[in-house]
Amino acid sequence: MLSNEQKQSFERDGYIVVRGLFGADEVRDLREHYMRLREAGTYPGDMVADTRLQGDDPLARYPRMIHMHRWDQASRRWLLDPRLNECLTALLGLEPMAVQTMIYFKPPGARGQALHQDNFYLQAQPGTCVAAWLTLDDADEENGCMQVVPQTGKLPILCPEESDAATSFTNVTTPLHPDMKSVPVVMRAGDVLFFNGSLIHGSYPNTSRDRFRRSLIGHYITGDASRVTAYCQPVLRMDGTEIPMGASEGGAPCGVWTERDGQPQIEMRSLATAGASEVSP
Ligand SMILES: O=C(O)CCC(=O)C(=O)O
Repeated sequence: MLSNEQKQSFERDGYIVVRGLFGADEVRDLREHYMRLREAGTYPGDMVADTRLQGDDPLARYPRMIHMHRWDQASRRWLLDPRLNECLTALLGLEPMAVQTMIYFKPPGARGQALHQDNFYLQAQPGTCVAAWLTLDDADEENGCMQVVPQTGKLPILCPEESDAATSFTNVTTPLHPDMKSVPVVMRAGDVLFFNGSLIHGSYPNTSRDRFRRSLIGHYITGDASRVTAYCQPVLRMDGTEIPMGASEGGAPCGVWTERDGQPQIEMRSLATAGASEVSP
């Protein structure tokens, strides 16, 4: 299903977009399904925002849901979908293990999520985590599409800093070296962005007047991982059976930007020395 060029591009850039992996009818059904679930009530792990913003927040009505596959069959089926498995296995060389689902509704006016690296949270070790990010709406800069920093997929996990509460609903961000910048990933509904757990990525606010930017996300860990955060357990094989997994302990050293001979370098420090504080998933 994936060409050699796509595999090389994932290896080099840390991400690729697979166009039209899910059909228009499937995407419509998923959109309607999650809107119905959202309207129907609240669920464990719903996340509105950090507490720094005062006043109205569109996310109060449309908080992000997490781990829906633990109680919703449609989410579990999607997480284990053979098309995702085939792409992930081709990209990683080994069948992945499934650990997390999330849906972002991102209604008009909603803040985005500051730049970050997923394996800071999932702590898959050894190896890393990988995301399959399916857009359920056409996504562009106006409605807050994904932003990625190409070729950051091989960086170590960097120490997070406080984010800008006006533009991000999460409270930490991964600092970029001044030479780096994020690029928008413009996608059509049904496209899937695959990216690894070191890639720096996030999104800016939805500035459109009336367009949602919904996305359904599966998180996986690479087949050689033997530990992952306890929050993401149980871990599933792609046939749905559970696989025992150690719990990673967290608090691992993280990197800070320095320079040597005018070249960017990363120095590893303990989280406490780096001054990183409160962290939300
Ligand atoms: O959908 C977004 O706006 C951000 C999602 C994201 O950064 C993630 O899934 O890690």
